[in-house]
Amino acid sequence: MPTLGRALIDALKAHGAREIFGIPGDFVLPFFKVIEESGTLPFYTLSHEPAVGFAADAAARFHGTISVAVATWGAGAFNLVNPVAGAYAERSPVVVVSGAPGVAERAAGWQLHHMSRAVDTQSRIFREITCDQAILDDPARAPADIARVLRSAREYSLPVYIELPRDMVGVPVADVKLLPPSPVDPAGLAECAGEILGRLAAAERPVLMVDIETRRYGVEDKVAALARALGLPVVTTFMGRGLLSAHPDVVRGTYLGAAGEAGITELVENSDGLLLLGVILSDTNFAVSRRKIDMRRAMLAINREVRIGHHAYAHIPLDGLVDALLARIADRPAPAGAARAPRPASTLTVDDAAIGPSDIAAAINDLFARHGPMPIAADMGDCLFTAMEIANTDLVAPGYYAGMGYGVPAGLGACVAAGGRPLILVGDGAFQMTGFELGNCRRYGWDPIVVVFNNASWEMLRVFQPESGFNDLDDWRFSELAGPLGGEGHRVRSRRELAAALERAHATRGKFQLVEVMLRRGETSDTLARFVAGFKAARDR
Ligand code: TPW
Ligand code: MG
Repeated sequence: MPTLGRALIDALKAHGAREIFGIPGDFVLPFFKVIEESGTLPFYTLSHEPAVGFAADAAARFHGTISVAVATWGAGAFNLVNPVAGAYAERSPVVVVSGAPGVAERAAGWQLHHMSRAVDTQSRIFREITCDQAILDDPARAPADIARVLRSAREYSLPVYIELPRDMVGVPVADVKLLPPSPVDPAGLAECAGEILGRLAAAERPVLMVDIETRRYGVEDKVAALARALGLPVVTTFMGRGLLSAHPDVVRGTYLGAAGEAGITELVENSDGLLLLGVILSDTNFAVSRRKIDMRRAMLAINREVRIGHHAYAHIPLDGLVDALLARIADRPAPAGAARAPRPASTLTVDDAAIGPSDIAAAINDLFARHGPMPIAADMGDCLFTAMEIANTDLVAPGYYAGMGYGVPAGLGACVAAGGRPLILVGDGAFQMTGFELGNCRRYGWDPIVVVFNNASWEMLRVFQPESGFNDLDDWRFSELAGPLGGEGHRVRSRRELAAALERAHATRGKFQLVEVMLRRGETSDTLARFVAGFKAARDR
């Protein structure tokens, strides 16, 4: 019989986890010892638990599987609340494993260190932001609890919570048996697929919109095949930017309503048969145009449910739905003329002029054209809107939850999980929050390229409220911090310097490369300017 600690690690691996991120503390030291000594999964320690959560979230997004964030009880795990809340919002299956006081300690009657209000305060908080939970305080029940919780994480693509009392780690338990997939009613699935195909066939202007669940359920290639077979134009949402990047022939662009390209906006808003696969109906995805899309004509698959018009089909997982749609059209010839060459990306004018945010997108497009695309981790701020001007490539970003501080730690998760050297896009305000995590690169041999948009400003907030002085930040000269943190920094002010610094960063391997781009306060990317105008207009309507 394995110990509970061993059984948990083996089960994590068996359910798809490929790595563990964490920060130890006394309540979780015994489990960390098992993680290290078992050697079952690579594990990485970072500096502050929010980064642990963001890195695990990004790794889960890039792999399309679960990832693991381990922390100590209370002071450690409470630091994971915000990243896990964001992972819940954006449907990323992060498995939180928190150490905890031993079962015997809980009964001793002391106030325990790291305890906020009561022994169950932490688990009650995580109940709110995870889709399933287990407290492994009973060796007889623990294997079944672990199997149930990990299946939930996979099937819902949502975070889960596992609390491991420290005196249970070495207790022998039965093996964790993988549960079969939750049952799906084949008749319901068939009726649903039939109705969707019928509505698409009847529509004059059908459109397929994809969002993050298509990545979470690993169906991007199949969705591309579906679009080709049906001759459907495909757009991504704002949150779904980067999806289907391997299929430039089917992706027309990203829907940003009033803030986006007119052609894409018209395509979506004039559609009489809009199929939304895995789409979050959020304000960031739709508010800029909420009035214009007729959701009664849309078909929405999200959260294992399909809504069409005024009715809904329950228990329809997205992967099953896509398979059912493909099976029904297998013998149809593909209509001609559906595929399109992707729109050419912007290119940089290399001169001594000052840099604007959109120039950064152009310079990165040039870099990608010369050397091939890189996976991107972006933070919240103008850097994310600028990313919309970069050619479609794998991207993780908090496009819906919109929490700052995600970019750098997510980029570290990408170093582990993206399968290529990542590019991190981050504003100076967000870099102030989590930029120091770059100091962990040297230990693990990570060498991301980090582009800091330094406008000495919370610029995105200034766009909403230009009269406020509190949006002015100091100039922290981030490039000078890079050396002591184990990287190399370059500070650039002109477009010529920007192009050269990116090229040099790309050519230098083995150390993280920080390109600090100096921008003027009050200047934003073209996309952000349009987005905020549209957002304000929607709010005031
Ligand atoms: C955790 C609110 C949204 S955008 C922004 C703030 C403070 C300013 C971002 O400044 P930065 O980028 O990074 O310099 P830029 O391009 O705008 O200059 N706290 C959290 N998340 C959010 N979203 C906020 C506050 C916010
Ligand atoms: Mg800024």
